[in-house]
Amino acid sequence: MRLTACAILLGAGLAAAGCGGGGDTQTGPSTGGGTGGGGTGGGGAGATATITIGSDGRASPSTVTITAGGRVTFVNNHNRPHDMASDPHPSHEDCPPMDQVGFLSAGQSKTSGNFNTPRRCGFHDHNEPTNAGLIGTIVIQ
Ligand SMILES: [Cu+2]
Repeated sequence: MRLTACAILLGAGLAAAGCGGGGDTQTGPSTGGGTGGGGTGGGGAGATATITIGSDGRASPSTVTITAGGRVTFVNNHNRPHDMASDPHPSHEDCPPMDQVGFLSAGQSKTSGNFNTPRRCGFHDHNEPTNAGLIGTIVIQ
């Protein structure tokens, strides 16, 4: 019989805030934004990412996401040189900004040109084009 109080309030069209349910109090993740991963958070043109070739000779992360106009810095912490180039091997014509990285001696770092076109740019080590540890993707959004 106690439940009837709520039922009466609902029936009368009142707010019924105390009767469970709660209507539209959940605002939801409205601030999402959605792309995830980048970490640069809407930095716009000029935002950069870094890919490091570690002492194990592997590029990490193998995929980075930047905004159009951004650049990618390659750091070679391996004890050997690497020649990082745009796909496809061996013509390297897909993404000219990637080809501005090119040869990295041990310990050297270089930054690409500006990736101005939203697309995906694959890269590889031109001297080891089938080495999966040195193959990756730059996603330009
Ligand atoms: Cu190549």
